[in-house]
Amino acid sequence: MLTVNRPTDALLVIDVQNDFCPRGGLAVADGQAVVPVINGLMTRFDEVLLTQDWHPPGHRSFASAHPGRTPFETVEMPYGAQTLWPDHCVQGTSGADFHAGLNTTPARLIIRKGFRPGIDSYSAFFENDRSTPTGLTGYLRERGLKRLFLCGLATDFCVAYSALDARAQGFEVTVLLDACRAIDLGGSLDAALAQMRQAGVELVNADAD
Ligand code: VGL
Ligand code: ZN
Repeated sequence: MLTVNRPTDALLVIDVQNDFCPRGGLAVADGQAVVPVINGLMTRFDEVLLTQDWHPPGHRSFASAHPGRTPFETVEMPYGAQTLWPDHCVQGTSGADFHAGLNTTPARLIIRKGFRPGIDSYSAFFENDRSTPTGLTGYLRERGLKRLFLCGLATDFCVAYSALDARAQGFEVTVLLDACRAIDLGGSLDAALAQMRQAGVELVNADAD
């Protein structure tokens, strides 16, 4: 069992949305499997935070916005390399809704990201230009939160970027691997796990600890 210190620990649930679940626009294999695990975890925390990928139609991270390009190719954006994705999590669509089974009632904050038409945002802290903040650091600091437990979708993109940024911002970070699922694009999962370990992110299974 995880040891949780309710006053200073937060559960950060990343992008558990229909488009990242089977039959969604950017389906993550077995993505829906995280829902019951996360619902169970929520009862252990006072501070539950959710993120929601929230793109306008025609977002520049969509392959459909780049004539002649196909999903999962890489392009150069003004801020650097960007993977192109199938259309997903368009604001106000059912694909952008949280999975219907996810218990959103305990959430104290829902942070939306990726809403600027020209910048993607994997991390819950900084957009992909690595400099535009979402405001999450300020929220966590003002509330005296020191340690983050991360879960959700996808392990190798939004979860990993959020975990790495959280470390860089000075938080203790644990990723609950059995409450995450990965996209795994060309070895991206192994690379993300190695990067997180190197940065001092603790990687554990919620049900084993
Ligand atoms: C994500 C790719 C594009 C994620 C979001 O939630 O991991 N990945 N948008
Ligand atoms: Zn996205």
